[in-house]
Amino acid sequence: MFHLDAQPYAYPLPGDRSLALVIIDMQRDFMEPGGFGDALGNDVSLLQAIVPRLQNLLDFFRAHHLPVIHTQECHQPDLSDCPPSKRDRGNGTLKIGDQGPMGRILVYGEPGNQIIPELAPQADEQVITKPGKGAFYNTPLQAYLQQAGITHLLFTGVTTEVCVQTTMREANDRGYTCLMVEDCTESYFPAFKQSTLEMIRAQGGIVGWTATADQVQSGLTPWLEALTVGGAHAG
Ligand code: TIU
Repeated sequence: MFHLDAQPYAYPLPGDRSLALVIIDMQRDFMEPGGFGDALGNDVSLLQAIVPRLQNLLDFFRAHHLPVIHTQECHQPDLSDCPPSKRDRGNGTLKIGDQGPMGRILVYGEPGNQIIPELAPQADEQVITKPGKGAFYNTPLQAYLQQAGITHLLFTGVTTEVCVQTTMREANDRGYTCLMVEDCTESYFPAFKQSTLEMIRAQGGIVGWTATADQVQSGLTPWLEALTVGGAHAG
């Protein structure tokens, strides 16, 4: 069995190509001024540093024809999938559904809801729109994973302790073998990111593993070579 270097100990890789990259909510709403993250009072520039590293990891997955899943947090234009408790939360300048500089805040199809161009999904990649923080609630994600036979998930994106951690916990409880890529996720609160990474890998990896993007790529390379030599879905 192949492993990649990770914390709190080596992450076990599957015996076939059933491992996917999950990119959570890398959309303009959270990344750019004038979006939801900004309206909540956050400094959105803090999230920029992960973009080149995540782009690099995405390129690696694409080059090796491994599955990639993107998510977008958004609501229908009539907000029928947005609980009032969510819309009313916070005391930001703009609420979900209000008109902002990038269109209506957190509404599907608006300019602000687009995934940033550096990470734009390709036609063969799964895009999951989700009304909650977790990507399993009220979405077809689990059905897709089951149909595709995916068992191992590497989590990236924003923000670490909100949508990324929620989704990873949902996946962990559903039996997926989960790892968070430390330098491909970011929070508006650096201390929260650090705490999230520590709480995931505490207690022997109670919610999963963490590793850097370099560790991920170094660990996946020999695994992919072995699978290719073995003839399993070479590609
Ligand atoms: N506000 C915040 O940190 N995050 C969110 O509202 N959504 C996601 O994390 N995607």
